[in-house]
Amino acid sequence: MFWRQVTTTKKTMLLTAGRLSKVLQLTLAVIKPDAVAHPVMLEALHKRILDNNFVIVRCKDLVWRRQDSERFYAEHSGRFFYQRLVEFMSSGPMRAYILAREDAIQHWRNLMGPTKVFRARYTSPASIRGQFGLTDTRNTTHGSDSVESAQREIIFFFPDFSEQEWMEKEEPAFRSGQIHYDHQKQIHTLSAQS
Ligand code: DAT
Ligand code: MG
Repeated sequence: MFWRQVTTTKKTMLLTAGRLSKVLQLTLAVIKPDAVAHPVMLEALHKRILDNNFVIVRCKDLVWRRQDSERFYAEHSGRFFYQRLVEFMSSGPMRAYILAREDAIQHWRNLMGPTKVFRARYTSPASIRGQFGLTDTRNTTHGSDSVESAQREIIFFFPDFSEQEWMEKEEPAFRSGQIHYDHQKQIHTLSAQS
Protein backbone atom coordinates (compact mmCIF):
# COMPACT_ATOMS: atom_id res chain seq x y z
CA MET A 1 0.00 0.00 0.00
CA PHE A 2 1.29 3.46 -0.83
CA TRP A 3 -0.04 6.67 0.63
CA ARG A 4 0.53 10.00 -0.95
CA GLN A 5 0.22 12.96 1.35
CA VAL A 6 -1.28 16.16 0.01
CA THR A 7 -1.13 19.09 2.33
CA THR A 8 -3.97 21.57 2.10
CA THR A 9 -4.22 24.71 4.17
CA LYS A 10 -5.99 23.00 7.02
CA LYS A 11 -5.33 19.32 6.90
CA THR A 12 -3.36 16.58 5.26
CA MET A 13 -5.40 14.35 2.99
CA LEU A 14 -4.17 10.87 2.39
CA LEU A 15 -4.65 9.68 -1.14
CA THR A 16 -3.99 6.13 -2.09
CA ALA A 17 -2.08 4.96 -5.11
CA GLY A 18 -2.18 1.45 -6.40
CA ARG A 19 -4.57 -1.31 -5.45
CA LEU A 20 -5.45 -1.77 -1.86
CA SER A 21 -6.38 -5.36 -1.43
CA LYS A 22 -4.90 -6.33 1.88
CA VAL A 23 -6.77 -5.73 5.11
CA LEU A 24 -5.01 -3.29 7.40
CA GLN A 25 -3.29 -4.82 10.40
CA LEU A 26 -3.17 -3.16 13.80
CA THR A 27 -0.18 -3.01 16.11
CA LEU A 28 0.64 -1.39 19.40
CA ALA A 29 3.58 0.98 19.42
CA VAL A 30 4.90 2.69 22.52
CA ILE A 31 7.38 5.51 22.87
CA LYS A 32 9.15 4.75 26.11
CA PRO A 33 10.04 7.22 28.91
CA ASP A 34 13.61 7.81 27.69
CA ALA A 35 12.29 9.31 24.45
CA VAL A 36 9.17 11.04 25.76
CA ALA A 37 11.43 12.95 28.15
CA HIS A 38 12.89 14.74 25.12
CA PRO A 39 10.25 16.68 23.13
CA VAL A 40 12.46 16.86 20.04
CA MET A 41 12.89 13.10 20.04
CA LEU A 42 9.19 12.54 20.62
CA GLU A 43 8.38 14.81 17.68
CA ALA A 44 10.91 13.03 15.46
CA LEU A 45 9.41 9.64 16.32
CA HIS A 46 5.88 10.84 15.63
CA LYS A 47 7.06 12.12 12.27
CA ARG A 48 8.80 8.80 11.59
CA ILE A 49 5.46 7.04 12.10
CA LEU A 50 3.71 9.34 9.62
CA ASP A 51 6.56 9.22 7.10
CA ASN A 52 6.36 5.44 7.08
CA ASN A 53 2.74 5.40 6.01
CA PHE A 54 1.26 4.24 9.27
CA VAL A 55 -2.23 5.37 10.03
CA ILE A 56 -2.56 6.59 13.60
CA VAL A 57 -5.79 5.09 14.90
CA ARG A 58 -5.36 6.09 18.54
CA CYS A 59 -2.69 7.98 20.47
CA LYS A 60 -2.44 8.67 24.18
CA ASP A 61 0.06 9.82 26.76
CA LEU A 62 0.15 7.97 30.05
CA VAL A 63 2.24 7.06 33.07
CA TRP A 64 2.40 3.50 34.37
CA ARG A 65 2.29 2.45 37.98
CA ARG A 66 4.81 -0.20 38.90
CA GLN A 67 2.05 -2.87 38.84
CA ASP A 68 1.17 -2.00 35.24
CA SER A 69 4.76 -2.42 34.23
CA GLU A 70 5.02 -5.77 36.08
CA ARG A 71 1.81 -7.05 34.51
CA PHE A 72 2.73 -5.99 30.99
CA TYR A 73 6.17 -7.61 31.14
CA ALA A 74 5.16 -10.66 33.22
CA GLU A 75 6.63 -12.94 30.53
CA HIS A 76 10.08 -11.60 31.44
CA SER A 77 9.77 -11.98 35.23
CA GLY A 78 12.82 -13.80 36.51
CA ARG A 79 15.12 -12.51 33.75
CA PHE A 80 18.16 -10.59 34.95
CA PHE A 81 16.89 -7.33 33.43
CA TYR A 82 13.29 -7.57 34.73
CA GLN A 83 13.57 -5.24 37.77
CA ARG A 84 15.43 -2.66 35.72
CA LEU A 85 12.84 -2.90 32.96
CA VAL A 86 9.86 -2.61 35.31
CA GLU A 87 11.37 0.39 37.08
CA PHE A 88 12.25 2.14 33.85
CA MET A 89 8.83 1.64 32.26
CA SER A 90 7.10 3.21 35.27
CA SER A 91 9.62 6.03 35.63
CA GLY A 92 7.84 8.69 33.58
CA PRO A 93 5.38 9.53 30.81
CA MET A 94 5.02 7.27 27.77
CA ARG A 95 3.09 7.60 24.55
CA ALA A 96 1.06 4.68 23.19
CA TYR A 97 -0.27 4.33 19.66
CA ILE A 98 -2.55 1.98 17.83
CA LEU A 99 -1.09 1.96 14.33
CA ALA A 100 -2.64 0.53 11.18
CA ARG A 101 -0.93 -0.46 7.97
CA GLU A 102 -0.44 -3.47 5.78
CA ASP A 103 1.77 -5.79 7.83
CA ALA A 104 1.92 -3.16 10.55
CA ILE A 105 3.46 -5.48 13.14
CA GLN A 106 6.49 -6.41 11.06
CA HIS A 107 6.92 -2.94 9.58
CA TRP A 108 7.04 -1.32 13.01
CA ARG A 109 9.43 -3.99 14.32
CA ASN A 110 11.72 -3.40 11.32
CA LEU A 111 11.61 0.32 11.88
CA MET A 112 12.49 -0.11 15.58
CA GLY A 113 15.46 -2.36 14.89
CA PRO A 114 16.94 -5.02 17.20
CA THR A 115 16.02 -5.07 20.90
CA LYS A 116 19.59 -4.48 22.02
CA VAL A 117 20.68 -0.94 21.32
CA PHE A 118 24.35 -1.75 21.01
CA ARG A 119 23.56 -4.35 18.38
CA ALA A 120 21.09 -1.99 16.68
CA ARG A 121 23.73 0.73 16.41
CA TYR A 122 26.03 -1.70 14.70
CA THR A 123 23.67 -3.67 12.43
CA SER A 124 20.86 -1.12 11.82
CA PRO A 125 22.19 2.37 12.51
CA ALA A 126 19.24 4.00 10.75
CA SER A 127 16.66 2.17 12.88
CA ILE A 128 14.88 3.95 15.74
CA ARG A 129 16.78 2.03 18.41
CA GLY A 130 20.04 2.39 16.50
CA GLN A 131 19.53 6.12 16.23
CA PHE A 132 17.91 7.05 19.55
CA GLY A 133 18.38 4.15 21.97
CA LEU A 134 20.42 4.76 25.11
CA THR A 135 20.92 1.26 26.58
CA ASP A 136 19.50 -2.23 26.17
CA THR A 137 16.79 -1.31 28.72
CA ARG A 138 16.24 2.29 27.62
CA ASN A 139 15.63 1.36 24.01
CA THR A 140 13.15 4.09 22.98
CA THR A 141 10.18 2.12 21.65
CA HIS A 142 8.05 -0.98 22.03
CA GLY A 143 6.23 -2.88 19.32
CA SER A 144 4.00 -5.95 19.42
CA ASP A 145 5.68 -9.06 18.03
CA SER A 146 2.68 -11.08 16.80
CA VAL A 147 -1.02 -10.79 16.03
CA GLU A 148 -1.85 -12.32 19.42
CA SER A 149 0.41 -9.97 21.36
CA ALA A 150 -0.90 -6.98 19.39
CA GLN A 151 -4.46 -7.86 20.43
CA ARG A 152 -3.47 -8.35 24.05
CA GLU A 153 -1.35 -5.19 24.17
CA ILE A 154 -3.91 -2.98 22.44
CA ILE A 155 -6.49 -3.98 25.07
CA PHE A 156 -3.90 -3.41 27.80
CA PHE A 157 -3.33 0.19 26.74
CA PHE A 158 -6.71 1.00 25.21
CA PRO A 159 -9.35 -0.98 27.13
CA ASP A 160 -12.20 0.93 25.47
CA PHE A 161 -11.04 0.13 21.94
CA SER A 162 -12.83 -2.70 20.14
CA GLU A 163 -10.63 -4.13 17.41
CA GLN A 164 -13.55 -6.11 16.00
CA GLU A 165 -15.73 -3.02 15.74
CA TRP A 166 -12.91 -0.99 14.16
CA MET A 167 -12.30 -3.73 11.59
CA GLU A 168 -15.98 -3.87 10.69
CA LYS A 169 -16.85 -0.20 10.72
CA GLU A 170 -13.70 1.78 9.99
CA GLU A 171 -11.06 -0.41 8.36
CA PRO A 172 -12.57 -0.32 4.84
CA ALA A 173 -12.70 3.48 4.84
CA PHE A 174 -9.20 3.76 6.30
CA ARG A 175 -7.90 1.30 3.69
CA SER A 176 -9.39 3.23 0.82
CA GLY A 177 -7.89 6.45 2.11
CA GLN A 178 -11.07 8.26 3.15
CA ILE A 179 -9.22 9.76 6.06
CA HIS A 180 -7.29 12.82 7.01
CA TYR A 181 -4.65 13.62 9.58
CA ASP A 182 -5.94 15.79 12.40
CA HIS A 183 -2.97 17.94 13.40
CA GLN A 184 -4.54 18.93 16.70
CA LYS A 185 -5.41 15.43 17.88
CA GLN A 186 -2.37 13.97 16.11
CA ILE A 187 -4.36 11.02 14.79
CA HIS A 188 -6.04 10.07 11.53
CA THR A 189 -9.81 10.30 11.41
CA LEU A 190 -12.46 9.44 8.87
CA SER A 191 -13.19 12.22 6.43
CA ALA A 192 -16.77 13.47 6.49
CA GLN A 193 -18.82 11.76 3.78
CA SER A 194 -20.24 14.15 1.19
P1 DAT B 1 11.36 -6.26 22.31
O1 DAT B 1 11.10 -5.01 23.10
O2 DAT B 1 12.29 -6.00 21.16
O3 DAT B 1 10.11 -6.99 21.91
P2 DAT B 1 11.74 -8.27 24.38
O4 DAT B 1 10.26 -8.49 24.34
O5 DAT B 1 12.62 -9.46 24.30
O6 DAT B 1 12.21 -7.23 23.26
O7 DAT B 1 12.12 -7.53 25.73
C1 DAT B 1 11.29 -6.53 26.28
C2 DAT B 1 12.15 -5.41 26.80
O8 DAT B 1 12.99 -5.89 27.84
C3 DAT B 1 13.13 -4.81 25.78
O9 DAT B 1 12.55 -3.87 24.94
C4 DAT B 1 14.17 -4.23 26.68
C5 DAT B 1 14.24 -5.22 27.80
N1 DAT B 1 15.30 -6.20 27.54
C6 DAT B 1 15.22 -7.32 26.78
N2 DAT B 1 16.38 -7.97 26.73
C7 DAT B 1 17.23 -7.26 27.49
C8 DAT B 1 18.61 -7.41 27.86
N3 DAT B 1 19.34 -8.43 27.45
N4 DAT B 1 19.16 -6.46 28.66
C9 DAT B 1 18.43 -5.41 29.11
N5 DAT B 1 17.13 -5.22 28.81
C10 DAT B 1 16.54 -6.12 28.02
MG1 MG C 1 8.69 -8.02 23.03
